[in-house]
Amino acid sequence: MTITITAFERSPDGGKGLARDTRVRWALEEVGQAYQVRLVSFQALKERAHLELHPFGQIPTYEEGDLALFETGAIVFHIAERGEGLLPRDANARARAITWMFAALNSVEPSILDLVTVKILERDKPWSAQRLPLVEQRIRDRLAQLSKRLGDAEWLDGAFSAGDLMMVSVLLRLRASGILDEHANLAAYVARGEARPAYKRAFEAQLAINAAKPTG
Ligand SMILES: N[C@@H](CCC(=O)N[C@@H](CS)C(=O)NCC(=O)O)C(=O)O
Repeated sequence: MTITITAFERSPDGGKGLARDTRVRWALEEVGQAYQVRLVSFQALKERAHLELHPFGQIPTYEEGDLALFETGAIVFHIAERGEGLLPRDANARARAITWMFAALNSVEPSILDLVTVKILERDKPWSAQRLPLVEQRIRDRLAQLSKRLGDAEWLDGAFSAGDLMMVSVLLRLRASGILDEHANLAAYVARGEARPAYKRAFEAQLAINAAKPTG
């Protein structure tokens, strides 16, 4: 059955791979599943046809026959469950990999998104300069915990899993801030994720869409 995902017609990051279709593409590439992409403009995101697929008017979405999904956590989990290689067969190891997916989305990503909010969306607010160090400290505290848990391991829990895919995707957004490099093991962990052939294919595919387009 054909799988169709949605992505920005023109990603605000100009192809750095930070838009969330990249993590869905990566999961599909890891399991060797072909897919199509429907590009959506910012205006179309908020129109009825797209809102029927995604109640919050965002990308990515995932369609497969009469199944339509939104939220990258749910989409990557679905891909991982149907395919091979992203979730261990052993029931306990599988549950732990799923735990890391939730941890990436619920315990690590929120403060990283706050950083983007305070630096970009709220930068002209009078309290923005005061808020920034608080947000950065929250990220540093969480990264210190994550770094300690990862230690010298290659991946978070044994073999590479959907939990690593999600954690690397979330941490990638931090690279420009320099905060990621404060923990050599986390920086190397993210680099290992990016070095995976499946990630490279996903990255190149989104870049091919965005690189050719002038911004503004
Ligand atoms: N929690 C959602 C977040 C989706 C999201 O924020 N998508 C962004 C692109 S990465 C978007 O569509 N932004 C446009 C908007 O919100 O209007 C997920 O993980 O899928």
